[in-house]
Formats: sequence, structure tokens, C-alpha cells
Amino acid sequence: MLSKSIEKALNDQIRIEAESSQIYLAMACWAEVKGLEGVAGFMYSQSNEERDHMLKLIKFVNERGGHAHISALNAPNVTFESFKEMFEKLFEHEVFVSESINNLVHISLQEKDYATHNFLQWYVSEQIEEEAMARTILDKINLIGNDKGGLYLFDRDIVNLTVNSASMDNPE
Ligand code: OFO
Repeated sequence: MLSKSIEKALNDQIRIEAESSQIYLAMACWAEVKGLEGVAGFMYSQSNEERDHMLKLIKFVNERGGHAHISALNAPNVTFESFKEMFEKLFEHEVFVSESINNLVHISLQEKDYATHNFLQWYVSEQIEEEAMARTILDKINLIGNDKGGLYLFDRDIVNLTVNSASMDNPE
């Protein structure tokens, strides 16, 4: 059975995951209208993953005697100066999500809720992967600089990143 404070903290995380999904959906749209098909595909897939993260939390809350709340969401940014700025925002957002997960882990330990603590370990690992992937992408973008040919290859190759992470990363 979840305590009221853990239930509230998990519900806050449900909203964060839902907002993450919307943020990446907006990024997918921006990339798609700019003709960056590969980047758009990557962002659509990220958006789906975030929705899965949200659903996993919803099921957990409801199964443990709580009530998952579906709440209003903040509107995401819909335009970006460049695809580099967009990926910087993605990285910053993932760092923010990691902090939020860490905070949840902390609360679960304080309350001696070991079931929630155990459940959250999946999110801890997930955040390590997502931050590492965002860092790798930013490194590649810095290498490309203003080279159009490099951007063409980046947009083509990011599709493989999507496929790899999707097959590695099926939330049950
Ligand atoms: Fe990428 O954040 Fe969910 O957990």
C-alpha cells in the first residue's frame, strides 16, 4: 500500500513523463517540417518511450492501492533555433528527469517503501542510458559543426540509434 506522500510523488512523476512525451513530440514535428526525417523518427520514438514510462508508473500506482492522476500538462516549446539547440534541450530535460527520479528514490528510502524503491531502479538505469545517448548525439553534432554533408549523414544514421534503443528498451 502506498503512503499518501509516495502516491503524490509518483503522480508528479507521471505528469513529468507525460510532459516529456509531449516535449519530444513537438521536437519530432519541428524536425519533420524541416525535412529532417531521421531526427523526426528518433523524436517520435523517444516520445513513445516516454509514454510507456508514464504508463508503467500509472499501472504501479493503481496496483499498489493508489490512484494515478491524469492531469493538465504544460505546453512544450515548439520551435528551435537549430537542431543542435533542440538536442541540447533534450539533454537538459533528461538531466532534469534524472534529478526527479533520484528525488523519488530518496523519498522511497526515507519512507522505507522498498517495493517502490525496487520499482524505481528500472527508471534509474533508463536515465543512465538516456543521458548517455543524448551526450553521444551532442558529441556527434559538435563534430559536424556547419557541414551540410555531415548533417545529411547524421540525419540518416540517427535512424539506427532509434532502432537499437527501441529493441534494447522495451518496458514490460
Ligand atoms: Fe527520458 O525520461 Fe522517462 O523516465
